[in-house]
Amino acid sequence: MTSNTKMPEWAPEGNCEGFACRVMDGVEAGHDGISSYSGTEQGVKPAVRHRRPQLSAQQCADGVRQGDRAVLGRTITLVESNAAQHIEKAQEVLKILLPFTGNSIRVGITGVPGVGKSTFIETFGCHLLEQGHKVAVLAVDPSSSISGGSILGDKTRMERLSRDERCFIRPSPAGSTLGGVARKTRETMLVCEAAGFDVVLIETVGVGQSETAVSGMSDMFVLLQLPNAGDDLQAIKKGVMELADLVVINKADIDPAAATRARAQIQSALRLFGFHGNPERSAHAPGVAHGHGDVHEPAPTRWQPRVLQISGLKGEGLDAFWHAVTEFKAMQTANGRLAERRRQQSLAWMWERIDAGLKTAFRQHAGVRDALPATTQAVADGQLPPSTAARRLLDMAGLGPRT
Ligand SMILES: Nc1nc2c(ncn2[C@@H]2O[C@H](COP(=O)(O)OP(=O)(O)OP(=O)(O)O)[C@@H](O)[C@H]2O)c(=O)[nH]1
Ligand SMILES: [Mg+2]
Repeated sequence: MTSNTKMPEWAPEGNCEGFACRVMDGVEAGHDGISSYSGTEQGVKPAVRHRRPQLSAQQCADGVRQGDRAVLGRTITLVESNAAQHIEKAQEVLKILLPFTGNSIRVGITGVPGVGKSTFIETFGCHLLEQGHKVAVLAVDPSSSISGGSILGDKTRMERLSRDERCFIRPSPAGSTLGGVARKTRETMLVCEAAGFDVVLIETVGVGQSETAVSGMSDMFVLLQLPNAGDDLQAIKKGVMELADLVVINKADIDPAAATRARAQIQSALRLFGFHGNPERSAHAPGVAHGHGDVHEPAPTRWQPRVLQISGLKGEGLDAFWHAVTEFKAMQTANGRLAERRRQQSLAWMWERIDAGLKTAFRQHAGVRDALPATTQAVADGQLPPSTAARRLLDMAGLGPRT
């Protein structure tokens, strides 16, 4: 059995079974543990350890608000830490910063690997900086902690952007579960907003659940597509397309005619989803502005998903993209949907954290930990019904259903 006490602060959340890395105790005495060691004996000075002074929660918050990049980096590291004492302090910082958050437009960007997300973010980000915006770029990639892939890729693809002082780029935080990675990205986003970044771009790989997670933390969700919209690979993105507020046909420079065709095809597919897919956009969805069915809400006040054609590499179509973002924000602010979406996201986030906390508490319960190997074995061998096993373990942890 493993102990959590010697875990490094970046250890995965929750179940740490099988996580082999441990922090060793430091040597308190002099060189090689010899307590009487005096570095001056042989003319060698003992090594001096320079430890950066710890910042209080208030100091972190003040530094972030003043735009101090070093403090911003340290605060985000604090927010990303899984160590118990850091989590508490990070929550304190977030509480102080909360009134200063929410003043950005949060744009989620997804698309299959290689579609050109990072290249687009590089050119679009630079375009925004030229217009006087402050841009934060975050990534949600649960696989990056294993492969390190996106970190390397993004550093080279966003070279100009990463060198600019007005931009802040944070690669995907390490974390074993998507929930853990998403939690850190959400809280990093709030810290960036409090630091005055007015555009937050969140990139996620176009595979699996991470798209739903990013859609659940952004105001506007953008799907990047390749110009060959009929491909099988693209067809599996149907579910994601229903989440999209904007679909962008990238690499239009390669074959402009194919890009135009794809645009028309996707536009008609989106029109369909607009009324039968995403309930938020459905004509039968509960009205936000009126508090009841919004069937009679005039069409122009409701955002309809659009399709654009761009070339991230050549920087073509960036103005049209930004125009769509600002129009989206204005429209959704006026009709109350932006505020409603954020409200729903905050509540979903709270419940997601409760679920994660319950799971962690359950797995850390001593009785459960002892009983788990035999119980899982019995279920795997077909000797115990899964639901009986679950009830037994939940009862053991004091979480069983009350009757
Ligand atoms: N011709 C052309 N090539 C592009 C365009 N955008 C990106 N590329 C190229 O496509 C390749 C992949 O681009 P990335 O920006 O790394 O794609 P990505 O979606 O971030 O990829 P992952 O991070 O692996 O998911 C690179 O070689 C880019 O130079 C474009 O608009 N036109
Ligand atoms: Mg990328």
